[in-house]
Amino acid sequence: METQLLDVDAIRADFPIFSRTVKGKPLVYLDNAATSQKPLSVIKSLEEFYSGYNSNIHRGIYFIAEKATAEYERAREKVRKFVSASTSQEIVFTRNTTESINLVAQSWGRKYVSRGDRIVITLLEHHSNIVPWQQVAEERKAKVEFVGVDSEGNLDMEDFKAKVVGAKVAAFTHVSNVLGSLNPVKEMTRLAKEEGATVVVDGAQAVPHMPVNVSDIGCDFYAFSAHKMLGPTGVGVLYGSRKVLEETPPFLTGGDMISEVHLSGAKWNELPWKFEAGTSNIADVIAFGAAVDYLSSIGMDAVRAHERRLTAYALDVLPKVDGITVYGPSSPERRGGVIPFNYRDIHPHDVAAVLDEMGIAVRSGYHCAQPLHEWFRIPSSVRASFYIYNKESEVDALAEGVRMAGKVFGG
Ligand code: 7TS
Repeated sequence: METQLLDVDAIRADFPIFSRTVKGKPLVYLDNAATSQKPLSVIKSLEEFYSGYNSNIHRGIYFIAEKATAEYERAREKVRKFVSASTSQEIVFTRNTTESINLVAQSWGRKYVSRGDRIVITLLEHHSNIVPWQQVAEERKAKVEFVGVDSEGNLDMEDFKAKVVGAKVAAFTHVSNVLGSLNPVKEMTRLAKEEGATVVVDGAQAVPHMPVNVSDIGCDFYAFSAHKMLGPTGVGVLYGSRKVLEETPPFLTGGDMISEVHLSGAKWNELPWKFEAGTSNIADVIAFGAAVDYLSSIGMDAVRAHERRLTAYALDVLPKVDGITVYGPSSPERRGGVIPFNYRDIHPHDVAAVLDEMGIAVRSGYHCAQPLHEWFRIPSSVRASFYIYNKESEVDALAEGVRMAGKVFGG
């Protein structure tokens, strides 16, 4: 497959944070699965809003309020196009992926999940696609079942096929935030829909890193966060097919989500505003639109190709460090740019602390995926995760840093 090369130096020049040093060293930012850095265009968009047309949306009829409303809705249209939803009514802005999944579990789940129903999720889930389902299951007397993984962390499709039979809900991640495992979500959706299940995909680690077409996947709901894809914190997206969103009761109620309120009761607003109660995170949504523009200008095929190449490089370089154990799928085709590892018997926090001394930012711990770590019988791991501005020399620096941890801790 032909791979386009990203001009990483030009990209880095767009990110002010890379001009700083950490502890006297250039910042090597390898914690992109937690959150991404922000380009100047996103930062500027925030400034433009607050200094140029700050006002509330969907109400004022004066110039700057109309501009704010138009920019907010324009951002929604950009997001719609980016993930190929068929109408912007299917794009709901939330605070983050966690809130998007809670919206589904609390609003859709409470109405449609009944006693004895089965909710099928997987061992690869982030806590935010586990706990909301456990809550609904407890309340509705339903059952949560976990699909297993093989020794590399690839989803066990035979187990999925068996468990999804008769399921009410199938909720699964597109890409694991710990192992990087890339799930065949289109096939999983097809299998689940054949069983009449409602399908919820956690795309927090997919939309920032590869082309995603929600219409083609055919799922009912798809959730992701702006802050992991160059956008600001405080903005999430819930895609829902129009039909399923129409059938879902509101999540939060109050202003903006109603069309009429009387002493006797209220009528809900049209989609998607039915799900956006109260004053929205206007500036951040608009700046998220700038982030989507930035990624679109690079092209998501190129983003994916870059990360696949960097992942292949890391999967070559890191295992050469004596005493390291790298987890996750061995094929870069089957994983995103997320690489967890352990080094000898040195605690992951200690490895991360040595790396920090070298200006290298990684995450250590169980990455909000405790069941997965328990499954692999490891208490925690160090995790490096890549994005468009990372380069091979940073993978080399990481390998060197891990060796340094060995010297510091004499392991
Ligand atoms: N789902 C997945 C797959 C994630 O990776 C994350 C965040 C979430 C949901 C929750 O996203 P949020 O925006 O609502 O917080 N993952 C991580 C991580 O791996 N390290 O920090 C946050």
